[in-house]
Parts: sequence; C-alpha cells; structure tokens
Amino acid sequence: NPNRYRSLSTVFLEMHLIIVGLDNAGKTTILYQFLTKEAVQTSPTIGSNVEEIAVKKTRFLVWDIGGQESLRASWNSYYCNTEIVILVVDSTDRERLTVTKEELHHMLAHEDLQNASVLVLANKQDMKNSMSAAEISQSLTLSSLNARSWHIQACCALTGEGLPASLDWMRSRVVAN
Ligand SMILES: Nc1nc2c(ncn2[C@@H]2O[C@H](COP(=O)(O)OP(=O)(O)O)[C@@H](O)[C@H]2O)c(=O)[nH]1
Ligand SMILES: [Mg+2]
Repeated sequence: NPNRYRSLSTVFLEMHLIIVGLDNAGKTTILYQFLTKEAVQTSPTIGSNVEEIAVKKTRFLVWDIGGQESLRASWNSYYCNTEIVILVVDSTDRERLTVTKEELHHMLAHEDLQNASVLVLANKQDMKNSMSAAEISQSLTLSSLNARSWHIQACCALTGEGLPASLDWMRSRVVAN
C-alpha cells in the first residue's frame, strides 16, 4: 500500500527513536514492518545486542532490555534527542512483565528522556493466550507516567495489524512537539 509507505516516510523524517523490549518481544519484526512493510524471518536477538539503523534522517536504535547492568550503562549515551521510546511487549509473556516494567521505569528516569514520548506495543495479539493492552497497561503502571505523553497499542507484528495506528500516534507526537 503506497499510502502507508508515504505515511511512514513522513513520520520518520528526522526522528530519533529507540525500540526496546525483552528478547523475543518482536522488536526486529516490527522494525522490518515499519521499514519494508513485510514480515521477515528474524533470529532471536542475543543478550546485549544493539542495532542502529538509519533511514534517511531517522535513526532507529534497537536493543534488548533486561540485559547486563554494565552494558545498559553505555546505552545512556544514546538517549540524547530521543523523541519516542517504543517499548515492545510479548503479550503472552506474563512471567517477564515485571522485569519489563522495572526496566521501563528505570530507563525513563534518565534525565535525557524526560521529554520523550512512550509508545507501548502490545505485540503478538494473534496468540490465543495474549494479554490485552489494558492488562499490560495496568501491569506496567503506565498511568503513573501521567505528565508524559504515552500510548499503548495492541498489535501483531507478523501481519502488521495495529502498526499503522501506532504510526498515526507517532505522527501526532511529532506535530505536537
Ligand atoms: N505469533 C507471533 N509471533 C511473533 C509476532 N511478532 C514476532 N513474532 C515472533 O517472535 C519471535 C521473536 O521476534 P523478534 O522480532 O526476533 O524479537 P526481538 O528479539 O524482540 O527482536 C520470532 O519468531 C517472530 O517471528 C507476532 O505478532 N505474533
Ligand atoms: Mg531482534
């Protein structure tokens, strides 16, 4: 769909985005949906992996949270100028939602991220046992982010369902700032 592609280019022009989530959450799959609109086979990201992808003037940084503290410290240097933090959650992964919550709030406490908007993607909604966006929102205590602009979107990275809506929200953030 060419319209959708145009909207992606518009949204991502000169943006600094960070995509984080636990390993296996679907970060790489979502990134490729944003960039190529096609589901791709990905290999699970291992531990401390940080990917940096530049598309025109947009910079995507992608990494797994919940890794080693020592590696995480060096990620701080990437925070500057970040407009949107995208947190990808595997909606079937109930066990690790607490870890995700702790990592998210820890990350957002950084001074360089005080103006960053937060987009939570409740991924893998195609799975029968997935938690709803509302459940995830509550578990992550997103309402405590009150002063910050945040949004949660249910999605399925394999089909791309929910991703155009998340792009609409990102666009609204760009316009607002
Ligand atoms: N069923 C389902 N599987 C997904 C979805 N998104 C990603 N996956 C699968 O989950 C696994 C991890 O995805 P990946 O993008 O590599 O996760 P990453 O470690 O966060 O980069 C892969 O096998 C993906 O095909 C989804 O929405 N639904
Ligand atoms: Mg990955």
